[in-house]
Amino acid sequence: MELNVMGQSSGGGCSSSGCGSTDNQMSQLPDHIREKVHNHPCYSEDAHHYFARMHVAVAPACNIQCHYCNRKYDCANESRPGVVSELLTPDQAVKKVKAVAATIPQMTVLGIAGPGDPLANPERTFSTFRQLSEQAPDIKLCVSTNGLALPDAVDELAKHNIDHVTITINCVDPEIGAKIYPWIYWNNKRIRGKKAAKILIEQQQKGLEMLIARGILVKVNSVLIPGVNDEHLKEVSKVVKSKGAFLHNVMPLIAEAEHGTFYGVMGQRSPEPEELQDLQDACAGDMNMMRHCRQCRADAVGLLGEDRGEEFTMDKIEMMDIDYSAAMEKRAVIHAAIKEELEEKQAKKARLAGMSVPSASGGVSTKHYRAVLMAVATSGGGVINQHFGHAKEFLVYEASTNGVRFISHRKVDQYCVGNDTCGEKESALSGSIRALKGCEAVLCSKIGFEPWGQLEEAGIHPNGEHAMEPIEEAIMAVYQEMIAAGKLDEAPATKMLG
Ligand code: CLF
Ligand code: SF4
Repeated sequence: MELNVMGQSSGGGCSSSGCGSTDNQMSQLPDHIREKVHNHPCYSEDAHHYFARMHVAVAPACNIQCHYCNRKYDCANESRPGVVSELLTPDQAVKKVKAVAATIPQMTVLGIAGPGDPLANPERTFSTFRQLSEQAPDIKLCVSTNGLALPDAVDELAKHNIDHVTITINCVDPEIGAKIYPWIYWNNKRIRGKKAAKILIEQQQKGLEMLIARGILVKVNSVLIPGVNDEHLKEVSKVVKSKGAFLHNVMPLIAEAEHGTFYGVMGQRSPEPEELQDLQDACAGDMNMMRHCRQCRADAVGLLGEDRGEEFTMDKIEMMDIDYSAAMEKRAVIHAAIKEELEEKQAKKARLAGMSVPSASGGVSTKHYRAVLMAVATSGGGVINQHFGHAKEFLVYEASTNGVRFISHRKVDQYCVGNDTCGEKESALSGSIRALKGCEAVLCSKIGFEPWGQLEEAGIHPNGEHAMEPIEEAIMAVYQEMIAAGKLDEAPATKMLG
């Protein structure tokens, strides 16, 4: 069995916060693993500020039914509901990938994640991978699956140098599985209930073990379904960690009646952000958690959280003249520069983790203070570089005497694009204030007078003083200012978060 890198590193450093492969963990990883994750935006939280991914929608069919999925919509394993704009043939997909890679050199990973299950469409999926591994060898290949057909596909995945596989595992107990999956299609038959769930679980576990045995990094995605598998996911985390999975990504169920899914129509609720965070924290004791997932569409393009798909429709791509050899040279130079910047930032973060908070008398404090949540507006690069009113999402971090850790992202409507006369601005601002619930400060490059006042009234302190500074450093600086100003109560160590 391959070295369980997460198990190895979970005892110390940033891993105690359980927030994905971050700076300290990265430095503890063996070189060959670090090489695999350093520029993968999903497998490394740090990398997601710099590197982009893209998905090609080549896989329409699925071999199971999940209660949170409607076939008209993207696969909920890896994407938020929303129709795929264009279903592509493998040849079209290859063209599109090369066009995107030449235009967005930061795009390092190509994933196939739907709109159905990639391994239920093996010819289309593997034809795409085969062509790309030959024609664009500088792009990492990634796939996401429900796992039913995985054991039969492992050899083929290994053959194409696919180093990253995501399996969506929502349960390891068929009783619970029967409440999530009404049926599977197996050996040319539709099988229902507990029997179906048992087969699916066995295939997922077998596939996981086979991938680990071949040294392929496995991320496990789980959809948190309140009242169905919420408590059970801690067990799932334990099981997949014990088998050597690299990362666990617990994602919130998206269930809206208008999506026409079983859960949506039946009124199954989605989890609150606090429930998600509590479960992620509970699982983090056993396993490293991904917290920066954006539940992307099956045809997403760009940094996580942004979607540039509109720039790369097939009609536009047909007009492009791509010299991929030249593009690869340019990409290599840019990747090397980003790598250097990222390593510098990680070294700084590591120093920051050892930073002490000041005491009232100016010396070093041995006291513990309560943790504080702060939101950040960023458009990438790991720095505070976005105007409050331009943000479509805020990243939420927790500062404590243990350091700074990433918690989650919160989506908002852009305040600055709203129409004043229709009250859109006002409603976007109140939406942002609601989304930032629990945060005590919001750090951005600039902010207008109007939102400033309303945020302050809501107890969220706006701060534009750290524009262009690295996120973690700026947050620690604000936290230290809060302590120095006597704004934080001392907390018993046992009550500390983080
Ligand atoms: Fe795509 Fe998934 Fe590969 Fe990433 S996404 S196939 S591992 S390249 Fe990433 Fe998107 Fe979350 Fe998926 S943010 S939904 S975890
Ligand atoms: Fe839908 Fe994906 Fe589940 Fe298939 S595996 S039913 S496409 S969510």
